[in-house]
Amino acid sequence: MTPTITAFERSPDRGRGLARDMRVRWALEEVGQPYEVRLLSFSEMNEPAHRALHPFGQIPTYEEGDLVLFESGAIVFHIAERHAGLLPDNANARARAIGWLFAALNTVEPPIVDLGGAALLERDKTWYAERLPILQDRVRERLDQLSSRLGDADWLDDAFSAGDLLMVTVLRRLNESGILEKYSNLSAYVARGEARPAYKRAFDAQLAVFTGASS
Ligand code: GTB
Repeated sequence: MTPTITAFERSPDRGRGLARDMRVRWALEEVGQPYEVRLLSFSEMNEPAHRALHPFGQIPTYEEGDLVLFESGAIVFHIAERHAGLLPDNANARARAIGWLFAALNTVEPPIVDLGGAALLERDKTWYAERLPILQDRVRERLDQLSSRLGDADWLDDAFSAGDLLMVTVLRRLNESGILEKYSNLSAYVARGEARPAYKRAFDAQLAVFTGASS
């Protein structure tokens, strides 16, 4: 059964792959599962039909037969569990990869989202200049730790996994902050993710929504 996901009709990032449908598209491309996309306007996201699928009125959602999922991490995890290619077969390696999946969403993404949110919504506040370095330091602390764990490895735990997929999408949110460039191994790690053919197909598909190009 072909799953259907939801995505922004007009993504504020103009198709730079920062909205969270990107990680779901990428996971589906990695496992070779075709999918359909239902594009939503901001007003449609708050209508009852979408709220029935997503309690918080956000994207992405995932529909597959009777199954409806929200939360990009849960969706990527579901895809990884149902298909080969995103989680190792070995039980311990699989548990560690799932650990990285949670680390990306629970430990690394929050300070990055806080920093991005402040730059977007708090720039005109009197306390912004004072708060900014605090938020940047919180991000750097996590990047220092992640960078030293990654070292010169290609991926976080041996083979590429759903944990790497989510970590790369999380780190990409720093693209315009200038922070990631100071970490050469993390920059190379993100570039390795972006170089994967499945990533490129997913990126092109979400960009085509913005440019109107047919994919
Ligand atoms: N925890 C949820 C998940 O992982 O699925 C968070 C989902 C979420 O934040 N969705 C956002 C949304 O629907 C889109 S991705 N927002 C509308 C709303 O909450 O009303 C966040 C996002 C949006 C835009 C950019 N951008 O343009 O750069 C980046 C990230």
